[in-house]
Formats: sequence, C-alpha cells, structure tokens
Amino acid sequence: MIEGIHPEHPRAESLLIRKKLADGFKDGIVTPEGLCAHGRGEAFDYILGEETTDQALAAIEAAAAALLNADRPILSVNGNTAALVPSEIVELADEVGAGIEVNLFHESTERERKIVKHLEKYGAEDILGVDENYLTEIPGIRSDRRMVDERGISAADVVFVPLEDGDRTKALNKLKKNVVTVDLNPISRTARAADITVVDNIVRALPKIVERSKELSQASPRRMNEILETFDNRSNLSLTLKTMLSRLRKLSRE
Ligand code: PTJ
Repeated sequence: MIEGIHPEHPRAESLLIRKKLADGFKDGIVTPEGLCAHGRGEAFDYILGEETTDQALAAIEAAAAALLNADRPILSVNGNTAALVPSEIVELADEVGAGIEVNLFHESTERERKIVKHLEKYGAEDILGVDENYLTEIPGIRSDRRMVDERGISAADVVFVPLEDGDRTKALNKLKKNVVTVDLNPISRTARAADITVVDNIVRALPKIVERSKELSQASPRRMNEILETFDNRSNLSLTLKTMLSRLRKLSRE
C-alpha cells in the first residue's frame, strides 16, 4: 500500500498518478494550474476507457519515426511531464538522440531549477532552457513559453511538446518545425495544430514511444518514410473522436 492507496482499490492506478502530481506540487515542480490541467485530461481518459487506442498506437509509431528521423530533435518538458514521466523522458532522449529543454507556461526560475534537479536524479544531463545567456524569443507567443533555448527548441527541426498550450504549437508550426505532442484532449488547439498528436495519457504513451523508438532504430529509411508519409494527423484525430463516440454509445446502452 502506497500512502493510503490500496493496490486493490478500483481506481488505484489513477490515484497513484494523482499522487505523483500532488507530490510534484508539494515539491514545487507542478503548478496549481497543472493539477487542473490533469483533471481535464482525466475526463477525456475516462471516455477513452483509460486504454491506448489503435489511433494512439499509430501516432506513437509516427512520433517515434519523426524523432528518430530528425536532425535536431528536442524534448520540451513542463512541470506535469517532469512529475509524471521523468525516467521515460530521459530514456526517450537517449534513444532518439534528443536534447531535453525545460520550458514552462507559468514561468518561474525557481521551479525551472527544481525541475532540472528532479530530471538529473533520473540521469538527465546538459538540460537546456535554464541558462539566460542562451535564451531567445520565438515570435507569435504571448505566454512565458516564448523564451526558448537557441541550442534547443530554437534550432530544432522536430519538437516534442507534450501537454502543451495551443499558442506555442501554432508558433512552432509557423517556424516550420515538426511538432509532436501527447494530449488526451483530441479537440484541443494543440492536438489540432500539431503534426503528430498522440491522444493518450502521457503515463501510458511515453513508455510506448520509447519502446517503438527502440524497435524502429533498426528500420530501413524506406520504412521510416513510409510511416511518416502515411500518417495523417487530421484523419487520425477524427478516428479517435469516432472511437470515443462509439464507446459512449456502447456505455449509454448498458
Ligand atoms: O508546468 P507549466 O507551467 O508549463 O504548465 C503546465 C500546464 C499543463 C499547466 C500548461 O501547459 C497548461 O496550461 O496546459 P493546458 O493548456 O491546460 O493543456 C494541457 C493539455 O494536456 C490539456 O488538453 C489536457 O487535457 C492534457 N493533459 C492533461 N493531463 C494529461 C494530458 N494529456 C495527456 N496525459 C496527461 N496525463
């Protein structure tokens, strides 16, 4: 039993995820807004049946291929991501040869430092986004997320931005960067503006992206191109919504 969560509780897994975020909040890694954002995500996850859909698996494959194929991939990490999947972020960075950049919506130098320390405990090195000497502004963003590292997001061709707000996704699009996201809400602005959207809980999606990246690292360039050329984010999102609808229909008949 982990601090009051009995393993046989029907919602044990969900409670454990909440606990990670609550601990992250107490440790100064997650913002109060991050807790609200998680609640919104949970609502969509309920509709998905808290399972990775076939559409999410297709997006996971495309995400792995895009990151492996990139010249300069970067993984952008915020408070929620750091609290929920720190070891998987480090593993993914190693697997696809990406840098890690801390980039927050609710900017706070103190929280950035805490996130860096937290990720370092899991083996991350040379984390970007925290040295003021290298920060530069990307156009078209009103939030604090406009400040990015010139060696990281600014120079990247593929940017992984899980649990992101819509403004920056659009701004990164305009800069002709390939944007990959994880977002449980298939109708969020980010989900719709990204090039590859994995509609899944980050705690399920990240280990699967790592696993798929390991498998695809042996794939031929032809196979990689085939994956990337056949993936269509719009139609994948549309199929995801249909999956959600048919689950709701089924539940409504039970
Ligand atoms: O740490 P900061 O300051 O960078 O702030 C992080 C948050 C998440 C607060 C900030 O990025 C934010 O406000 O994001 P939004 O605009 O609320 O978007 C977050 C999206 O992630 C929403 O569409 C949620 O449904 C989704 N989401 C929340 N939790 C999860 C999730 N998607 C996948 N897995 C989750 N666990």
